[in-house]
Amino acid sequence: MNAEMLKEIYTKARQWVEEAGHYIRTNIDNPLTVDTKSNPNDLVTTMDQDTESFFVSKIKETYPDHSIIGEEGYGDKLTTLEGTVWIIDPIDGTMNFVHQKRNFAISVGVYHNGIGVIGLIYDVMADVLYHAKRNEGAYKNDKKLNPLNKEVVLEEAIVGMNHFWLCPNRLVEEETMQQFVRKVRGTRTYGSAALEFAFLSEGIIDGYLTMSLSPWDIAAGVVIAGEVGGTATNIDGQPLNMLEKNSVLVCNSNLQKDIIKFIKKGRK
Ligand code: 2AM
Ligand code: CA
Repeated sequence: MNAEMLKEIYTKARQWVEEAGHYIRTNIDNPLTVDTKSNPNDLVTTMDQDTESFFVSKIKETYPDHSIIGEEGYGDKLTTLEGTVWIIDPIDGTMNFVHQKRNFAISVGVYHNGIGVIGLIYDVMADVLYHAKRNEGAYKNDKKLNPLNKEVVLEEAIVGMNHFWLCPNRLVEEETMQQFVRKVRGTRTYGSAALEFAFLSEGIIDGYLTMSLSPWDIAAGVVIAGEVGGTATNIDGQPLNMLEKNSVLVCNSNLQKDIIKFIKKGRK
């Protein structure tokens, strides 16, 4: 994809993200229809569905040859990342959206032949946009984010995590995870994978580790974190697959080695 095309798609994507965010923010106090998906805590609202549908119609109208992967199923069923693919989470952190009316994000990643070229994460209620174009750096609104080049040791690291390490098919022995939590300086659970990627990119947490995320939770974050020198892999250090669920570890590269080594002890 040439620079001109990249800029055009970025400009459109940003415009749609801001438009959708403005709509959600101004309607935040309206009554919500909340439903559940895979389990009683996996929530979805008509706002998630309407927002995804908004993106899908804009993209299909403007770029009929592009493909879409979306959390709420309005996109395409893809088996390849060939061509230009938009990977969209209309509301990442739906539980926060429903219960807190804040701390959720719109996440839009654009991939070209499997390579992430645009990442947009919009913290809707805070009106903060994290954004990046491949090879052009990452930004928080107008401020360019600094590279993650600080040497951080585990004992001084703050790591984003969540209870998914307790999921039924535990990937890592529980005892090892408990030791990990004690080893690091602190843990945080923000409830939106996209925002955790954004905070990692901003340098306010040093890592984010979670056992199961879908492509739409991470697609934009991978681009943004990559632009500040963050490394995003699965918990074994292997590349992420944007067509499936993955375990996810994102952090700076020196910390990545230490975290992988630590959890390897309890890896099943
Ligand atoms: P969601 O709000 O779009 O569902 C919560 O820690 C983060 O994990 C959120 O980004 C949330 O996305 C995601 N998440 C919640 N349940 C999940 C599940 N069963 N599998 C994968 N990701 C999940
Ligand atoms: Ca999500």
